[in-house]
Amino acid sequence: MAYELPDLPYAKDALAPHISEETLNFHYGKHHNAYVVNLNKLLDGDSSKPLEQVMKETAGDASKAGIFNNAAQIWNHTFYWNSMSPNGGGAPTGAIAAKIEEDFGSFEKFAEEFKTAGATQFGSGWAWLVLDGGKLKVTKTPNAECPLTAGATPILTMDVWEHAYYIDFQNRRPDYMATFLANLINWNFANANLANA
Ligand code: MN3
Repeated sequence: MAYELPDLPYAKDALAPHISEETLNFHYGKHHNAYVVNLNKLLDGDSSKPLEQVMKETAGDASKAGIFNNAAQIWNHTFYWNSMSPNGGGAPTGAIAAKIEEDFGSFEKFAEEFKTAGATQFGSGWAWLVLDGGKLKVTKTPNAECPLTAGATPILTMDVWEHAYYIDFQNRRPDYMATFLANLINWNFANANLANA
């Protein structure tokens, strides 16, 4: 059994007008799919290990960079699709709201830190909200890297590779990040991840 491209949690046009169907056609249909195809080639179709295990076993090993990059990009993108919702955006609710208040001081401070992480990730990468040592933190990773392999628990992520926003926002990464926070961020997913941490 080979690894499979997971279904999107919504229709490809469900995030429009914020993120277009055309972006999803490329980002999910081409980029995310290519990571699945590449990983299956590199592992000869052996999907016996969960992706998380493959990532942890190959992280930091230069001789396994191809396997790590493709496995992590499959995992990161699946997590990213779930980090957005057609009915998302705005201030958090539930347990994550109280925890953000406690660990960042306010939602506004969290949002500022999250946008700064995305803006200062030079080149391709990811901005994350993670639980690390019992505290919520904002972090960023380059390329395919994922906080999971450093022992932190991902709560939400935002893809800041250009392919995530170029069709809809061209070079305006800050506008994409503002839209992600105002209209798309999925606090239900964050609450579920916090509850399972
Ligand atoms: Mn991407």
